[in-house]
Amino acid sequence: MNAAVGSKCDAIRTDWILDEVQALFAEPFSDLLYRAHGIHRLWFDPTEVQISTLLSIKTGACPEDCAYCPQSIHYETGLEDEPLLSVDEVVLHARAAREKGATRFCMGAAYRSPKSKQLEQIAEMITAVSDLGMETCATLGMLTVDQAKRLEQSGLDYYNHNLDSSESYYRNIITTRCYKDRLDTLEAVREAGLRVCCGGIIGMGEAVQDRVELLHTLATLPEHPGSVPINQLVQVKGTPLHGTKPLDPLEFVRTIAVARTLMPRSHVRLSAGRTEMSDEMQALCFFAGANSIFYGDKLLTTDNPDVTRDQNLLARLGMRPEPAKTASGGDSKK
Ligand code: SAM
Ligand code: DTB
Ligand code: SF4
Repeated sequence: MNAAVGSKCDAIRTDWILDEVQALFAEPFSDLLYRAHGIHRLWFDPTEVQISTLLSIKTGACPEDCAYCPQSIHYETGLEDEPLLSVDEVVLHARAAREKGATRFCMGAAYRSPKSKQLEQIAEMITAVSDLGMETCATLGMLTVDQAKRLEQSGLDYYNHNLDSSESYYRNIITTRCYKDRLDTLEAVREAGLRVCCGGIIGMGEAVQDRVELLHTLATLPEHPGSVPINQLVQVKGTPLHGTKPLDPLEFVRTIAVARTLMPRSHVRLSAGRTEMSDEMQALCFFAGANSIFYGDKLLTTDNPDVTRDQNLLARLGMRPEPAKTASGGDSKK
């Protein structure tokens, strides 16, 4: 593949072939980063970073067996379960996140899929957070089209549902639902007119070819996800993936650069795992095309860098929060 960045007139491609993605992963590091950074500059201001804050609105006791997850009922991780929070509790957290500079608030629940009563309570939360002037995102497990439509009506902007891994590696990670279930939920979310937030986890012991296949699947969905979270595995004691050989940090940066190259207009989020990353590694990820982070001292149940460390890092890099999108701006809903 040649190193040209192209222009904004070039079509956004959803017809990538596996060989092209493989070739990107095999490029010399500098060639790959040079092109990814050029593409990034074509579509985004490289000094801006989109800021989301996460809140676990229902914690633990999840029936699924995702091998990375501290919230699965199948593993002893010492996590304390918590029932669904009240609307008032969620609004308090959202207000605090807004005051610290977050523009998007992402509500996560440890469900396989939500039941109707739970969905109604969550719809109320979404309306209340949206009324604060924040973008809203939810991640609640599998959804039907009707459930996705209900969330859209309540004011939801984004739905997060990750593919997590390549289709072939998936069976090593989760047995309680299949890859097709994930793709079906993404289709339901698109059909309801919600924006898609979809990515995966790197560092679960997968091969380079699995990362190739994961990014290929993401970049050949009918539309690129508006947000693409690239998580580095957070190793939690008690989960089957605890003790996995840590990934070479440069391989993680490479994955960000390939995601940016394949999906030029998407926000690529440097997601879980930043606590274990050096400032220098994060700076390289931003250079490679990452332009979104989770901000706040906690992800869902595990630690995230504290706000002061992030503020310092962004200041040292001359970066600032991306302004909140208006209804007519950015990657708006269809
Ligand atoms: N239960 C819902 C689901 O699985 O779709 C929503 C919440 S779940 C925690 C959301 C995502 O968080 C997962 O799909 C996975 O990508 C990510 N995640 C969970 N535990 C993680 C870990 N230990 N390290 C990195 N990412 C993790
Ligand atoms: C995503 O891709 N990463 C976030 C969010 N979407 C929901 C979750 C990361 C969770 C890390 C482990 C934890 O804190 O429980
Ligand atoms: Fe449950 Fe989601 Fe964790 Fe899987 S990732 S165990 S579905 S909370």
